[in-house]
Amino acid sequence: MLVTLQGNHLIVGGGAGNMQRLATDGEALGPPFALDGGWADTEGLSVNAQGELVTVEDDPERLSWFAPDGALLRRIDTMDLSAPLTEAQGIAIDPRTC
Ligand SMILES: [Ca+2]
Repeated sequence: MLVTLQGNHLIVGGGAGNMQRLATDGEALGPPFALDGGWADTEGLSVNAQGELVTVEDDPERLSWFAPDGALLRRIDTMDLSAPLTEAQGIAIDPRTC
């Protein structure tokens, strides 16, 4: 289960790329939506200062940025980093550095 804050509401997901926006009282704020790219075993979800959804997946290993509607904006294979990142199990964004 993935949960993060975006503004004054929650975004929740089940790890397979399906997301839902909820009010903090649990009321659905729209229909569920899917992240581009299908199944990825999403292990972490955060929102950056631009309002993009940022995820880490570990099958395959990747770091992805999505528009608020779930459209893929950019993606990197985290195994290509100079210090490979494998089995990422979460992500947090420090608002002081983004
Ligand atoms: Ca996994």
